[in-house]
Amino acid sequence: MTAGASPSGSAGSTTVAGSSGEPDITAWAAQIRRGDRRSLARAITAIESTRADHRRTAAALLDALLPHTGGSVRLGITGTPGVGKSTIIDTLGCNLIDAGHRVAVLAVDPSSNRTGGSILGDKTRMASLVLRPEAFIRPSPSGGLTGGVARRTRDVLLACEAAGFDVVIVETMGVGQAETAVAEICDLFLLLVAPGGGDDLQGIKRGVMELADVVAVNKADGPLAGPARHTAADYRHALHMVRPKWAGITTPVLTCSALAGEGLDELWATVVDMHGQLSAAGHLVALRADQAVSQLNAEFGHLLTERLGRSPELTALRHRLDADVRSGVRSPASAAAELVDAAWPEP
Ligand SMILES: Nc1nc2c(ncn2[C@@H]2O[C@H](COP(=O)(O)OP(=O)(O)O)[C@@H](O)[C@H]2O)c(=O)[nH]1
Ligand SMILES: [Mg+2]
Repeated sequence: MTAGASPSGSAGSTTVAGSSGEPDITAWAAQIRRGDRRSLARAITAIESTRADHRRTAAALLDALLPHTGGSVRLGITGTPGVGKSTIIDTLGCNLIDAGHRVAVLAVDPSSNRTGGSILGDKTRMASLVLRPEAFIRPSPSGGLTGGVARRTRDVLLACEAAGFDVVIVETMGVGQAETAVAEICDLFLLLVAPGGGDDLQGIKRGVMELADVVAVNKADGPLAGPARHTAADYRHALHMVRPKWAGITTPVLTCSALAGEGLDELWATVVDMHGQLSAAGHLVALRADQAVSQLNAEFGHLLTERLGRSPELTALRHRLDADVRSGVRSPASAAAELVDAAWPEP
């Protein structure tokens, strides 16, 4: 299968297909597994592309890479803007690289229609990590991926794993659906909170707390060190009141300072310990399997809709049904049934 020219010879090619039409998937996958960044970047371009041929290429590539995925700690970090997510990833990421890890950072922005701004902001906040050759920082795909952000990010994560990254950190940029998006991708979910806020726990929704695997109160430095300890105690107390995410596993609550670099070793040790517990209990395998099936469902729905859209008759019918549903003369259920019957008549 690995016929002909190696992609390493095609200097300067940054396109998905390379210089000569159909990409050589086997060679491309091998390049990625060797850790070639340009090949990984090309893969991500294909994964994030909206073009059908790019997506088919990306799908074939992912199939080739799949046996070499699964080897990372997939850590999601959420928390309100300004809480210190990027700062913590910068310091923690550098520490991990110093300890011999290879770290990829992906950004997820479910509210995403914005472009460059957030990316630039974040690059400057990870000023140390961007300089490390062992790190790979990938900003959130910009626009045009409505409903598909988590789906694509999961594929990007798999490509990173195949490229040898053993820690993948997913930073959420949006608020609201961010937690759900991260839950569809990551093994573990670190909730970062700021000191203070008192009884209402900073308005963090109960549901978010229930999803967290580890809670860390950041900015525990200077005058905020005391309030941070109080906030941590409040969270420990509050977590006793909510249903535990995993039976028999208590959600740890720590304090840290991303700025001073304090508490980050403990934080990482806690993450690794939690990952080990989930793995030992069989939760990790089940979680990843569920995530894969959930992506299958999303891809299936997406492809079906796209396929229907290629038929002029079905598209016309769809528009008619849309109008009927909108004006209230037709129920959504009966309109959907008519569309499906038109596409696949009952035998
Ligand atoms: N005092 C203090 N400030 C911090 C700490 N971590 C982050 N910050 C500051 O909080 C602001 C927002 O940080 P950033 O990492 O961009 O937050 P993000 O929006 O959650 O990614 C920046 O001005 C940081 O310097 C910390 O541990 N202590
Ligand atoms: Mg940030």
